[in-house]
Amino acid sequence: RNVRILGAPTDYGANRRGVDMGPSAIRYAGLAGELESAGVSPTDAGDLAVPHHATRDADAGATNAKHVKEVEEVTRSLADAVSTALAEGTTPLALGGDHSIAIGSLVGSARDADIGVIWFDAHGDFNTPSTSPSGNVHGMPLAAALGIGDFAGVEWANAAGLKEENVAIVGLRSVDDAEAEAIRDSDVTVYTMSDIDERGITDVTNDALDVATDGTDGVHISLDLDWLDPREAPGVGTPVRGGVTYREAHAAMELVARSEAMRSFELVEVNPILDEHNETATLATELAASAFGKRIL
Ligand code: DIR
Ligand code: MN
Ligand code: MN
Ligand code: MN
Repeated sequence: RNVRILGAPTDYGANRRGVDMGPSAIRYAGLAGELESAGVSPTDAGDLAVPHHATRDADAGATNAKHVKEVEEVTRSLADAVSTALAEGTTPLALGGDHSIAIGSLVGSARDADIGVIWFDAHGDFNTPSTSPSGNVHGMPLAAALGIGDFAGVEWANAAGLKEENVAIVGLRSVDDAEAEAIRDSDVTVYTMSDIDERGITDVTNDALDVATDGTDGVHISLDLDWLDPREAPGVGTPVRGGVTYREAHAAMELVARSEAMRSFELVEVNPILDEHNETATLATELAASAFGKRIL
């Protein structure tokens, strides 16, 4: 398959700077070569234009969705780039940037199709401006795309062809109180770290794939690097102990590849300034290769 790399160098949804350097760090770590070793042909479309901090109002806290204007701008351009990539027969691979970019990936991927999503993340990303303790939009993208709470009817943020029934969150271990309530009230399926402990990553991932493929045209894979244990992925803004191992992460990505259901993909939350020797970006490239079908033999 042909893969189109779309850099989204933004940190407007995050609580700290540096994640805007994620696309550079992931490219520098050898993404294109890893994808070629998986047998796919990557084309790099470069980076989307992201409004520069120096040109923006420093007053980000006016609402409880910080920098929401900038997030909207990035969302609109990424959504267009993702849907164009799909229309031209390529698989979009978005590079964050913080996880707010997922709103754009989902809106774009679900513009002309019914999709499912697997959300590999320590967090639920199911907050809304009313429930969020932080006001950071990277804790809200799933709620935004699904039109939960304050996001109901917000045209730029809602993903047309995505239903709660086709959403699976895998690896959850950090969730805010009101966010947990919103998840329970929804029809999304959640696999916590305890589920992975009890049932193993293979069973859990296959179940998540069943949820995401049921009645859909394809699956968006959203991979927040804080899904992994911070020992494997230290270069992330909000590390949480007790994440999946290197091997579990590869096993899950290999099952994604085997399903042949992936329609669009994203790697988010790589923050090279919190990292050592760019190891989190390197890991991201290796996991992408597994998701696109790299085999040992
Ligand atoms: C927290 C952290 N639940 C928030 N979320 C993160 O700010 O809403 N999401 N780190 O990736
Ligand atoms: Mn996330
Ligand atoms: Mn996370
Ligand atoms: Mn995040």
